[in-house]
Amino acid sequence: MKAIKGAIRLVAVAGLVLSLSVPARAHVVEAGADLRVTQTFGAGDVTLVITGVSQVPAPLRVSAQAIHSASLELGVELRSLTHGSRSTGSVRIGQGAATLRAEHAGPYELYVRAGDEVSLIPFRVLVPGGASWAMVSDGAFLLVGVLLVVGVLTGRLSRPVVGAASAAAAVAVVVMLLRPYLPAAQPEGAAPVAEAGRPYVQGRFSTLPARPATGADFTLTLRLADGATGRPVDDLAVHHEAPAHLVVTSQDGAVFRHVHPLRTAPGVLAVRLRVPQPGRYLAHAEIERQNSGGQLVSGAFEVLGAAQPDTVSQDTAMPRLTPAAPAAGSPVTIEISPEGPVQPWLGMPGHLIVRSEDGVHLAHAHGTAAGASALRFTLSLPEPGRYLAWAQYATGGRLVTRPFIVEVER
Ligand SMILES: [Cu+2]
Repeated sequence: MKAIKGAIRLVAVAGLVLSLSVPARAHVVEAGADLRVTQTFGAGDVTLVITGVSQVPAPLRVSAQAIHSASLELGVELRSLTHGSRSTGSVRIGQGAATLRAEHAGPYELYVRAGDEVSLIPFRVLVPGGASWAMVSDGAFLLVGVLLVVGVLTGRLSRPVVGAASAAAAVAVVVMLLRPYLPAAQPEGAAPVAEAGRPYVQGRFSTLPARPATGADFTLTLRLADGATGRPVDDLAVHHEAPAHLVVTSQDGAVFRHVHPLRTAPGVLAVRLRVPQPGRYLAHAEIERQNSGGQLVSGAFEVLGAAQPDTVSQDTAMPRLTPAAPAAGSPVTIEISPEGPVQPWLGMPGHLIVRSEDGVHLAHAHGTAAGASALRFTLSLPEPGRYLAWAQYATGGRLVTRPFIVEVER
């Protein structure tokens, strides 16, 4: 009689635990999620969308999106870095997807070719994995079930059987209760977990040709070396839909380019540019190493030749600043009114880039939509002085850049 009571109690506890245990798969959301990587080819920004897979082998779809309507065909090739397998295809901007094939989880490289420009995008195919502690609790539940069934079938729910089942149920309960505090399952194909915080990057900008001329294409290259080992840095995390955000401005601020350089080799980022005005240019790259914070790498280069009209249009801005006279080190809110509904660009409704006149400071703020017709940015600027600002958003199928000046008084 006692044994039966014990068994009933046990079943009740097991039922309670099962009802409490929500499937905790949120930690591996990366597995099966899409990866969006923006790269600037000569024709403009192209966002490559690599769809996630939930198992391998599986077809891996790659599509291309752009704000601009330029028709561009991209050749793509998926290259496994561990097995050497390759699959190729092609895709047009805004039209369908190339279907490649992922044979296994792990590191890959997506080769993307547009005309004579090539980018090699490293990424990982991840599929959900199981955690060992989940196996322990599953095993414990199985044991409870087996013991109860055996006990009932043999008609002998003896004290040792109930005791063993109780112990197994206790293990399952403990694991379930600790579930939120236990490490998440590592998805299959993930990189080994590295120590948090990697060394600072040493960045070096160069141009080809060494002395670019106005109105002619040149390549701006950024070489990234690990501050400790000097080896190429090839572990950039994709943040705001790109491995690197590069802002190139003429010293006077009249010329502004926000581009997403192509990874041409490990630790090497390059982008093709053309500028209309001679003089000194500043380059600021925002990067983020995996498991580390963001970093800003800056450099400068010289452009020769005669001034020409700019091919990249800028619109006038009428920003509203609150407070109207911002103070150094305290927040200022900047409101811009786009001419129409904004579409997300780089995962955000709007971007604001602010550079101190001397180029020492560069800030990047993200806008929030304030009602249907305003974008709002909040940031604080470190010291008094004159700042050059550019608000950027996408609307009506084009990227709009609105430059303005922010005077910080005290
Ligand atoms: Cu960017």
